[in-house]
Amino acid sequence: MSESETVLSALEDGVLRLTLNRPDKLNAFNEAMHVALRAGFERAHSDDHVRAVLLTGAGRGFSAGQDLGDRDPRKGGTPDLGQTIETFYNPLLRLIRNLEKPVVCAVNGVAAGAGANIAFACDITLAARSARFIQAFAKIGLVPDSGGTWSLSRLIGEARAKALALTAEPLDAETAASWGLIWRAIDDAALLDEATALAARLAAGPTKGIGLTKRAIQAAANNAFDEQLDLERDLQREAGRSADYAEGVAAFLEKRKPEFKGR
Ligand code: LHQ
Repeated sequence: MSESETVLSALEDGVLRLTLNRPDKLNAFNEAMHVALRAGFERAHSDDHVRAVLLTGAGRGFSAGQDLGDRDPRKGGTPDLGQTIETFYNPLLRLIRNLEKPVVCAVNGVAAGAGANIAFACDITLAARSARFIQAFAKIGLVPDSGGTWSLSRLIGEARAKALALTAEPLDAETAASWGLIWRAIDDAALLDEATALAARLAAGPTKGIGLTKRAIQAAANNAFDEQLDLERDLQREAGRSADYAEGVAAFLEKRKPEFKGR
């Protein structure tokens, strides 16, 4: 499989669909898949035709995290996993979080290790009812990465975060949704259609304002209330100058459907 085939990429209706495509390995990350996925998110940053991203996986898994065959300590020397994180995972996670466009994730099956934590870093995560989330790190003596310690403790609190991370027990999609780790659990057969429709709806929306909203909500984690009020003022000023705001108000007053351009 060539590097580019490890992630399938398709742009339709403003939605860039990125499909992890190593189904025989439950879409575990090797270097080629990292490079291809990063290229997809870099395109999302730079291409104005992309107004939303949909991330999913081919086959029966979403992603089993790092391809352990690629980081096998038996293959000579002590591996520097920090280097792997620095080179591949952290830039990917920063690309997802810093992208001022919505990222929808459709978890089509098991999401383990970094695979789970990448799903939790996306903006709206849906999962097939049969999907499971596993902090598999504990089974091999590692620490949750890909922002997992950050997102788990913020999304579900320290007690649940620690129990998941220390035991590596699988969490089903319904429970993940009821805990607030993901947005919704969806019937397996409907997942891709629902996720695609959601991403298309967002892509047709006022994506400039959506991007600023993403920035504001993420900043809230580190801001005091007063700082957040100031940030909201600044971002509202920027949003108020957008063509989409003018269009939104005009459409409302003229009782018609708005046509947002993401500007
Ligand atoms: C795999 C993998 C896999 C290779 C399934 N690698 N082949 C960052 C930086 C550097 C290093 C380390 O890690 C990290 C971050 C991380 O992500 S650490 C966590 C790595 N992931 C795991 O430990 C999960 C390992 N996989 C599993 O525990 C199971 O495969 C799960 C629970 C995900 C699914 O179980 P099953 O549904 O029973 O499927 P399976 O185990 O039979 O897997 C199917 C195939 O996929 C199988 O290959 P085969 O040739 O035998 O059919 C697996 O070997 C392969 N596979 N995960 N991570």
